[in-house]
Amino acid sequence: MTLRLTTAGESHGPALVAVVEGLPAGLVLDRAAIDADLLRRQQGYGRSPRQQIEQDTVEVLAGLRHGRTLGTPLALVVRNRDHENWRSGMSPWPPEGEPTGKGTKPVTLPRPGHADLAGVLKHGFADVRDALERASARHTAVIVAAGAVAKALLHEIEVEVEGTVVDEEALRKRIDEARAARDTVGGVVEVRGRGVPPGLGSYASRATRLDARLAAAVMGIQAVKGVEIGDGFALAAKRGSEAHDEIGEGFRRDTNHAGGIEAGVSNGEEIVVRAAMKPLPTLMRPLASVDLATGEPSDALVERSDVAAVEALAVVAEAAVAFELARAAREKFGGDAIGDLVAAWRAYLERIPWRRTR
Ligand code: EPS
Repeated sequence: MTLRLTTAGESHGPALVAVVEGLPAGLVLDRAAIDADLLRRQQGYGRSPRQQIEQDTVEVLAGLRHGRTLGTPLALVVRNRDHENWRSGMSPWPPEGEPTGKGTKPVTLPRPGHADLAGVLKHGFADVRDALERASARHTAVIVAAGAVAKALLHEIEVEVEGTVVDEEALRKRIDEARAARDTVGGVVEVRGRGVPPGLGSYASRATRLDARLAAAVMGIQAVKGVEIGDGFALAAKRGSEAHDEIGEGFRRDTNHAGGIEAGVSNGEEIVVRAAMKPLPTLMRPLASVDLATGEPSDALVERSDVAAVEALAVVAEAAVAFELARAAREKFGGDAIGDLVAAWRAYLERIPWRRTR
């Protein structure tokens, strides 16, 4: 049994949707905890005025009764309040009457760094909006909702996941400077998974390696261009004698260069994943582009955007890592009811000589 996450939704469409399959029955979900994570994602420094329009909250359409999972697909919805302003422009059906409001004029000026150009070429669109709406990082709201559900499962086996910005103070200064220059910036975030027992994931194949799965989940977040586990790229410059974490008495390690994963399997140390986010591609002082309608050189599209979304990425990456850890835990400990999963986890901890240290 595994966990599966499917999402749908456009940035200015009616709503974002996530379906989580494979949850055991009887897991207690706390609506306030999910909404609190949605709020955290919206609060980062440098976000666009869009965040004053949205007040993300989760709605559950299926899979939950009286706050407990039913062991059936869990359907989560986060509505886009801004859709009100895009009713014609993003209407799922052909709009009735004269289209009014935002999104009614075709966008033909692809932004370097966004999905715009590849999206229209790939799908044969005439309007860049047909590509950019789904590519938008607005999508990350439902990743966070699904991640909050995963964190509820992980809590049952005493695993906590936390995402933070690396060097937040310096980032805020860079954001202020970029805003003044009408530019954008990226940054680095770090996610730590604490209490993860050894043995999640497997060295047997790419599909089961925990590091490969975490990397794919985090790289799959909009604007992420690099992911590393533990000391990652810095390991390439080290000698073997200084790169590996010696095994001490009681099978403890004093160092964690491996970031809690060796050969694709958790080793009982803290899981450490870092992600690099590129500067956002919607620029108030646009880069050069070519008009898709005329083939003439032109400036790229300018529209409301964030200066940075790095603090939001810390929350989203936390959710993505939590989902992958919950998935790996679900695979290892099984269980149709949450109590079965917890019992299997307890039995496993009795079998192995591992005690949580941090
Ligand atoms: C985004 C552009 C902005 C961001 C959006 C992601 O949206 P808009 O064009 O409506 O101002 O605010 O992020 C969110 C709405 C969100 O909730 O994170 C983009 O192009 O990726």
